[in-house]
Amino acid sequence: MNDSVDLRSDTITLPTPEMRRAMAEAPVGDDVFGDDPTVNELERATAEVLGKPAAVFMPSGTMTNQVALRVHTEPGDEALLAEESHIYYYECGGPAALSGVTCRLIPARRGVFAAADLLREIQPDDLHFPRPRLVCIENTHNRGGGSVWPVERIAEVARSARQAGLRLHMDGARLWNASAASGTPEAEYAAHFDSVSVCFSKSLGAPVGSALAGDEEFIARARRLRKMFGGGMRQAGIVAAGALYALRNHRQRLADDHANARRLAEAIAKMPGIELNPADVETNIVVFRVTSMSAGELVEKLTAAGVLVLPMGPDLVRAVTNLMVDADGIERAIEAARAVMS
Ligand code: TLP
Repeated sequence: MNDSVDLRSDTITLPTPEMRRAMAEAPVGDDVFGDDPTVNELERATAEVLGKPAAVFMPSGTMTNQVALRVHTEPGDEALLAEESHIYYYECGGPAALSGVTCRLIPARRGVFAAADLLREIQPDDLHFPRPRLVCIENTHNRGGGSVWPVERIAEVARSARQAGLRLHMDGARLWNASAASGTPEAEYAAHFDSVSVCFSKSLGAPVGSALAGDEEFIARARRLRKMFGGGMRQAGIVAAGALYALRNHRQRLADDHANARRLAEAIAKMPGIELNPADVETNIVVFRVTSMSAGELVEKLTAAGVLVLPMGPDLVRAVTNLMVDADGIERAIEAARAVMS
């Protein structure tokens, strides 16, 4: 796949030479004993960026989300979240399996809903119903096509959630992209939530790792659950160093990925057999509908032409711009798409 333009995900990135150097040189210790200086530094730096008292490093975004759910809920509780949210859609039924929690899906436009949409789904206090406990917001929203939640909208939803006695968690796997696109600092988004999950292994380009942030008591409980779920790592500073490097050096370049996504969207939107509104492309994810063949067929043809993308449904395709693809790569992807679609 060396010469391919790989747009399957921003998780496919390889560490840069500078990042590898930072990883090779990182001071390490046993993190389960709290002895790894690089993990400690990453947790401190992440908490600071998010404006939270504490953070804990974990192997994946699935683990940070599922640990958060487990801390916030009791078995039989209900979590409310936008339809097609990663926590519900792509985490192997984790809420049911790991926390005994049911999910109530809120109708949403590209992953974003309003306070009124949430209020409609909150069941009254009645012993027949599961207890509504937690609202989860995904920012940016993956299946929503990388859509950004406006911070004012988050504030409205959070106000209604709090009035109803609910807690709030943000799946911010790509919160960095939301901030780069909107200019709203990560901490301003995070201020509305009890817990925030962020990933270093997506748009920031680190090989491994996510973090969960919240107050000291929440993070102490999350740390215990991380151990229970098998995520207590030892000399984890080697991977944490990649994450720390990415946090410090790669947020600034996300505007390039966003410009590449917009360029790709504008070009393919004009092609026959593709439905896409380029104005919907706010960050690094381009989701489009194919009308002249199945999504699977298009993916196969593009793969043969050296462009890798993923099917997202029978007629939906996703392309994600990332650290490994520059503006020339995007032009090659556009040429390949033009040849396949004409
Ligand atoms: N997303 C992956 C796949 O799982 C679909 C991708 O290629 O986009 N939250 C969000 C919003 C995510 O997009 C992802 C990964 C996760 C959580 C989970 O992260 P990991 O893969 O680290 O468990």
